[in-house]
Amino acid sequence: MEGTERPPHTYTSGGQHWVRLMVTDDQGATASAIERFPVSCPRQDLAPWVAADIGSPPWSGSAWFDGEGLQVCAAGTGFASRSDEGFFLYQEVGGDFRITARVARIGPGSASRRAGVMIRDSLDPGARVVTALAQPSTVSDENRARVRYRGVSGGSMSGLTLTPAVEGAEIRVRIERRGLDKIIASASSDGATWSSVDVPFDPPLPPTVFVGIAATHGTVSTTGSDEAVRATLTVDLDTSPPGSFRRGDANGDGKMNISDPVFILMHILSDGSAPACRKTADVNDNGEIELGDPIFALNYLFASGPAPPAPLAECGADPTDDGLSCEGYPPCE
Ligand SMILES: [Ca+2]
Ligand SMILES: [Ca+2]
Ligand SMILES: [Ca+2]
Repeated sequence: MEGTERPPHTYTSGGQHWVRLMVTDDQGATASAIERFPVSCPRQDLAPWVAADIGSPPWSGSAWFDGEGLQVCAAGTGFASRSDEGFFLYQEVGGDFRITARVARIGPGSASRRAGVMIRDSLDPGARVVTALAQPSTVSDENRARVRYRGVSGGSMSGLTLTPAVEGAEIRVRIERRGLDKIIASASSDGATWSSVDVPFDPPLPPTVFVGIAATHGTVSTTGSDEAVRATLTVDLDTSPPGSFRRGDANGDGKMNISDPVFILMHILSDGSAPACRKTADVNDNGEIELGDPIFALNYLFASGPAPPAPLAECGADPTDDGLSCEGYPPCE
């Protein structure tokens, strides 16, 4: 090799690449060196989304949009032990939310590659966390959804079972919060039928959490080249999920006052019009509209009685399932 010649070597993908350089002089003597080169993927400013590495992956993750959707590129050993390592594209969200990702592709990478949605109470590697991730199936070339959570900071991850199991070429994964102490993880292979599981945090996560897209390469080899794991997704973050309302505002004018128990009494006693969102009138959240509701409201408004159960001050979904419909509540839409 001539002394000034520096031939370029081009890698078409991000990842970790090992390069061996061997030099032979004109006397036949040789010397060689091996170096590791971490190569990053493209990145874009995706504000209000923020890109972060969790832990210390061997190369930095990134995200960008192209014609197919959101592209993420990641390293990291994963989100399955006491300490996380991978890429996180997040927003901080207070109150209720629903984040859904459709994972169209994850590849290449180790069998432990993952992509999907994640919420966590901090960016620390051992934070309390929920993941709903797509991973390669062990029995087919499709993907399978898995839900895990770490209930205690620095503790181990626990798996939660989705019944029935969700497998498919494309996987939809979702995490939602309804009220401060209700978190639900779900997955679907077609967007129509969902398998869901409650995530049993005790104590609940704080009101504001980090919500976003997570991806990890899985095990990274220490000698061979490793291409970054690449995932193609579409993502939808809804911070006022369908069915959001404020309890007690039965006439739907955006505030709770004397006119609301009157409205409920008219509905119960004299066939007055029903609230568009019937859950607003279930002031005591016992699953039905009855005399106890206007009494509860009057007691709260005028006699220092207990506050109605959430959602009260902030728009949110009903944390307790019941048969009451909520066909629309304009102040939260
Ligand atoms: Ca009202
Ligand atoms: Ca009631
Ligand atoms: Ca309820």
